[in-house]
Amino acid sequence: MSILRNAPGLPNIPWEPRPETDRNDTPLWRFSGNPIIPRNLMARSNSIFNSAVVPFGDGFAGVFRCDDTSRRMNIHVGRSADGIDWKIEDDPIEFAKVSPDLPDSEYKYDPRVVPIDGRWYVIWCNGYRGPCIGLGYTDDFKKFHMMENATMPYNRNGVLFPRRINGRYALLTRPSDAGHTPFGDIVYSESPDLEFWGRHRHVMSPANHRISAWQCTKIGAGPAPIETSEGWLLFYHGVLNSCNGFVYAFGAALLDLDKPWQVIARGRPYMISPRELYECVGDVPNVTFPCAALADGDTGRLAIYYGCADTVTSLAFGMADEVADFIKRNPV
Ligand code: BMA
Repeated sequence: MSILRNAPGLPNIPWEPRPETDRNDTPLWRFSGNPIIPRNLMARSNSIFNSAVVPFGDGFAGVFRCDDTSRRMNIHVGRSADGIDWKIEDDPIEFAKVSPDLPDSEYKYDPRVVPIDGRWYVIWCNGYRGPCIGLGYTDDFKKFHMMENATMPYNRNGVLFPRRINGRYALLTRPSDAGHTPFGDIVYSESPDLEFWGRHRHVMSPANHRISAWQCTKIGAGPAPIETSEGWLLFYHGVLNSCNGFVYAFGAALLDLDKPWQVIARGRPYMISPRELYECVGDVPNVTFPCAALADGDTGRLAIYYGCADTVTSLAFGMADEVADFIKRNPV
């Protein structure tokens, strides 16, 4: 029995036990085959990184952030039998607009894919006179439909909850600016129809730099929150502004199940921070950026997909109960 709620069994979740040599006090460990997706998987890819994966059919499907060799940012469909070995389509996703009035998208990046009521919603950072939160859906990972933007500019890191809360769709975002934002809080909004959003609530600010410096500059939601008996388990990235630029690490918090803007506990130490060569060296050095987590409801196993150095994609593993316990034992 795991602490996961509303999570079906996923016996084929990518998995590798924690290496015995790993003595770090963190509940997550890296896959020995990292990075799982090289930057040049496709003929015209410069980099494939902050990307989202879900169980689909007998295997897995995903939406991948690919910057091409013209350094255009876009999102592509991928498929995999085992969640590790991926085939990604050469061309970006073509969305059909649900209404002809919808503005064009100038670029797309950092997708998350969230199943709600049997439909897969794709949410990403959308270019519309600056970054805002784009939203769409697919029923088959072949045809994609673009809906109204969930926010106006400037905003990033939009993440839907995987079910309605108190009857409404629920969203986390990180209001920002037009550049490489030097600030950022996570906020909550809700909607009756996935189009009109309101009842905005503040969730978390960056932490005090003397207490938890890896998350002292800005924070943003990572994968869709995972429902557990201890609250919504939210992995999120945090940024340290070092003398050599931003460093992106990630950790986790537990949010109240009915009022997710109320933080039950928030971890002080990071769980993954740039350390391996593929995390420290790339187009943007020192970035670990999670956008998806698979969960096996039977065992509590978690497999987290994270972008590394804005260049490649990797996997980390953990047990949901150990992650929740770690947060509670090491609060901010
Ligand atoms: C953020 C986003 C991410 C990126 C990160 C580090 O602002 O643009 O896509 O991984 O910066 O460059």
